[in-house]
Amino acid sequence: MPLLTRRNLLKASAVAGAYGVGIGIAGKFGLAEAAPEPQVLKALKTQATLTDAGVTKNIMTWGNVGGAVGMPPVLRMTKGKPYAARLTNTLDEPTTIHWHGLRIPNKMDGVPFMTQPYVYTGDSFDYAFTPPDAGTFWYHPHCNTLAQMGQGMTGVIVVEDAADPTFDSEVVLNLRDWRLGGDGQFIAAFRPRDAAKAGTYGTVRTANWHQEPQYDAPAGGLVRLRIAVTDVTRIFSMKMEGAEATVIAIDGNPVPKRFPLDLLQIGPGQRLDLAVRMPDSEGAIATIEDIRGTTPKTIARLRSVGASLKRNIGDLAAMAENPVAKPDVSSAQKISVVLSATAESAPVDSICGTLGYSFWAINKVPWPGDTSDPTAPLSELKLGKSYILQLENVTPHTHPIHLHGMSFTVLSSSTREVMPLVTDTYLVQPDEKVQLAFVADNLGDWLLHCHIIEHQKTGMTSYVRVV
Ligand SMILES: [Cu+2]
Repeated sequence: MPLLTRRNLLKASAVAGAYGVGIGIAGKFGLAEAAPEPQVLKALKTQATLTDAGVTKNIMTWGNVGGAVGMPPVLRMTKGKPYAARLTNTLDEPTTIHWHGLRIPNKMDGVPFMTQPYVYTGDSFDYAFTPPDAGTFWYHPHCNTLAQMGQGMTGVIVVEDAADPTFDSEVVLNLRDWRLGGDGQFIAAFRPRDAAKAGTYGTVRTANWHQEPQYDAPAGGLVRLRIAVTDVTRIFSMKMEGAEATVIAIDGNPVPKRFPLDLLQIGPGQRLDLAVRMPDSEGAIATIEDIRGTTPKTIARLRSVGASLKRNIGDLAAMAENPVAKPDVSSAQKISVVLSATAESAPVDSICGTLGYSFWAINKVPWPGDTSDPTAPLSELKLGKSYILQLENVTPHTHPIHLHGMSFTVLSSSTREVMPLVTDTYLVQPDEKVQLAFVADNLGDWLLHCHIIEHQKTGMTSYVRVV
């Protein structure tokens, strides 16, 4: 691909119509098996009732053609089976889709100007890939993200594996806030003084676009609770009241050893899979709560129904590991990644909508940089080699750092005991140094960024190049 430069970006924006037309580049992947009919994801504006104040206008989402329009559909895929989606854009601005956590070819990654052109109003783009891993993932635009995600465009992906253990029920929770005023309409997406700190919080919390929803589940049964934090800012501290909850997977990957849920921090971009053993008595309620902050907040409730199935959490079979290559730690090259604030505060250019500020940096470079053109990759990696990202957070804030295209293994932390989790997003605490190892086994340019979108959009973004 051409070098990503600010000058080129501007030029590309001006002329992108020349190559931003029509259907994209599907068909190059998944040749082994016939590509399935694409699932149509129509990017559109709609309205929805999120609060008692009435209908909220200017919500953005994806609708299935002919289907009801509301929360982005939960996309169901199967590990190792080709999947296809046709994005058609009826918004009045460009968009794309990024498939967070899916290790798929670079051209399908959905980052404008880095992996694909803008998908302009009226245009379509065909995404086609084969998800290699089972688990809970999610999708969102990578364009004007604070507005598009903030106004609704965050959806959950479930990749199933035929060998998954059997549950009595499954509940998927898409957790996100909305920045709404008292009249139920959108207010300013962010406040600069908050963007320079933890980020600007929403005013209305929802799970599946409802406040404190309740779902029925078989009494005494085992529920697979798939939670995706798709909010642009909020970090949760998860707790279950009224039922036994066991952590079975984090960020799509089974945990090396299951453990009871107790105040687990999950940040923007992350996912948590729980096995919940429902109470035996009909009508009993289990509540998933957020304990972070001053008063516990109810996220959602599960209600026991029917006669108890009397299941035991120990009955649950293990889940298969995902086929993520194991890094060779002894030969791995180390890459230093320092997360810091930046002194710069002048407006900078940014892909898909600048916020007009620069507050954050990776290795002292605020994206896309007031440094010399062209913007260089953080590091150039050799295909098949092992690397260790040595992440150091010198800010007083927590940052969920996400790598596109490849999953890493958490090796060690300077501040706490860590499990060797395989993941795509690590929540780096203030003053923490952490080592994340991975095999550079996916060709192309891959973003590395904070998933607090205000941080991402005001500098905390970089990329690695695998050649
Ligand atoms: Cu951040």
